[in-house]
Amino acid sequence: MTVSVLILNGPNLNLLGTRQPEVYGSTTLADIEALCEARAKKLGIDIAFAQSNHEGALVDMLHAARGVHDGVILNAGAYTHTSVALMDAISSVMLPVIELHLSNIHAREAFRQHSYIAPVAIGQICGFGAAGYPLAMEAMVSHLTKAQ
Ligand code: CA2
Repeated sequence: MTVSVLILNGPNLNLLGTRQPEVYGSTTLADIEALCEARAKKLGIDIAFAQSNHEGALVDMLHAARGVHDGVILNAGAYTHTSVALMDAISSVMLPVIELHLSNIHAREAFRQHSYIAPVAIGQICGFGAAGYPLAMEAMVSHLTKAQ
């Protein structure tokens, strides 16, 4: 069966490419989606790409991923640093989740250096800008292939 990965993006990431290019780059979320589609083709996997500014909607999308996708790549945006609800959702769906950030959260403000996602993720990729997305896809495929 073809591997299927959900790539989920949190609050404000719909505005990528419009402001703060020095932190987040000038690539838009649509550009990143195209990058992911191209890498998915190369890897021979299916992806679904989604974004929401709402914590509950992100929880709902994680729940809905169960039995549909084999893994999740999650850039939870600012909810990374605040959301016990997302942490619990990840624990409850029992799907491998890779935490992803465009910026290196460990080199930024103290409040960004704590992640509620990290303890329930299989790994974290951060600091590589948009290139982190295809990197995370490679990592997920490698994890899923090893697991079988
Ligand atoms: O580096 C990342 O990917 C972040 O998840 C991005 C979040 C931030 O809260 C996290 O600490 C790290 C913020 C995304 C905000 O995106 C913007 C897009 C355009 C203009 C301003 C912000």
